Amino acid sequence: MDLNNKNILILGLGISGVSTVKALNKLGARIFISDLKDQEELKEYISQIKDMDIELYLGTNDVPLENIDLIIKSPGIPLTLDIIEDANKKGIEVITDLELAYRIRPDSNLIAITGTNGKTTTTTLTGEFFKESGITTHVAGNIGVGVLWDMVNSKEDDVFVIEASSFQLENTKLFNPKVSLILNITPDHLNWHKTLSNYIGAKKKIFKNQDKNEYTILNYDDPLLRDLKDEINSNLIWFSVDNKLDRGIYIEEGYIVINNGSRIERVLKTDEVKILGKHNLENALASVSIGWVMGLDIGIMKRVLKAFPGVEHRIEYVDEIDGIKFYNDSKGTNPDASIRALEAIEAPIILIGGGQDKGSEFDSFILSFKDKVKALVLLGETKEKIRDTAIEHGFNNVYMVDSMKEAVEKSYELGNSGDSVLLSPACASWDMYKSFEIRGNDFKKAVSCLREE
Ligand code: UMA
Repeated sequence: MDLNNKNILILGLGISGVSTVKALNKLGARIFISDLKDQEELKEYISQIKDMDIELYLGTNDVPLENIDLIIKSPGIPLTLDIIEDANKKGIEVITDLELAYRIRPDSNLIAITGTNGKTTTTTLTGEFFKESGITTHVAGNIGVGVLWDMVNSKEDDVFVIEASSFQLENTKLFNPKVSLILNITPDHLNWHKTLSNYIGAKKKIFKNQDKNEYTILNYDDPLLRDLKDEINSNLIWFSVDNKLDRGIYIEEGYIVINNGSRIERVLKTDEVKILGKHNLENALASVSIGWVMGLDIGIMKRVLKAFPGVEHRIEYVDEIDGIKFYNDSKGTNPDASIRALEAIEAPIILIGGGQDKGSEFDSFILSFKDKVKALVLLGETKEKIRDTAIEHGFNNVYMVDSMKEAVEKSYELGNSGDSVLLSPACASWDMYKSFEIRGNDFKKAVSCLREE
């Protein structure tokens, strides 16, 4: 794709914006940038592109579109923005960096991983499989690394393991990875996508353009994904924690096995996998499925699975104070993710929840408490909504707080030796923090203050 001298508007100067600007600068495009934030708020990002010839529109998304050939939209920016509706009317294409990365290098070894939960762990683990195999590997996308800068600097044989969010997939058109994988789909980001069907539609774009030259990997245990069978035009591979399959990756007699339809090969025992919980077994099977279709060595995958410690902010063990264990699951940004964390952690649990309102309902979240959760400490925009749902379902041991520090102190006060304190908010962080990482770090800081006291 020739972008030389094309006028390209980049909407949003965050992580993906900066990576896109750097790539487009290298490719000789004329760059226009617009962001609602001002110079001071964006200084960290502007400093990374300061020597480039760029037209900046800050504090506004209102930019004249007369000469613009293409718009690259940062993933989080809503489709309802005036300028996007305007561009649609004028026939100016609006895409995300993921789509542009594909168009620039359509033959690259792209592996794209999506799903409501488990994306980051599966992407990281899969990346480790390739790195350990001696292959130059780029782990990018929603995991926190803009894909475009890596793409323009890559070599033909490099592998890209991309965490693809529904926001990034929504504005793709030709995107066609060598391997696509969906881990699971449960309601999330409904404030952005408006309906569950739109959200599912965005996720399905990961395999939409694939054919028999490519692979689609799906989780057999997710009924919604099982129903997609007839929509897949590529080589479909299933993985399953709960079911034995005629062909695919599953668990048999305590081993993760690969069944190619005629021969069953054992990878390793499930209890040798270092990351804990059923959801992580699902992530491990997903990664093995990718490794298998890409022809990786089983011995290497086994070695990585035995050593891989998991990712920060995802059911991360923090500390033990007076016999109370503290876990940081700040990446639990929707009810389903937090339900999975509750399944993995030892009871009794004091749960810290609440955050930005994404339009989620919390009934299934509260119902999953069963006898495991003994107290619920709530903060953030959704605290009243979650409290009301808890009380409706007969769970009354709820405490309202205003800060993470207060949440940690309250949890410690309520705890006894043998209890677990789990931060798993079931909500996004954006009401109180810039990211779930900063929220998780704030939790860890509050725990470390508690230890010092
Ligand atoms: N902005 C506007 N106008 C608007 C809204 C936003 O100009 O109407 C500007 C903001 O002021 C800001 C920029 O757009 O400066 C932010 O763009 P962005 O929200 O797309 O954020 P990036 O920093 O580019 O990060 C994005 C992903 N963020 C979102 O999708 C919200 C990152 O995923 C991703 O790691 C990064 O691209 C690189 O690919 C984060 C995330 O929270 C981890 N993702 C969501 C999730 O996992 O639930 C989807």
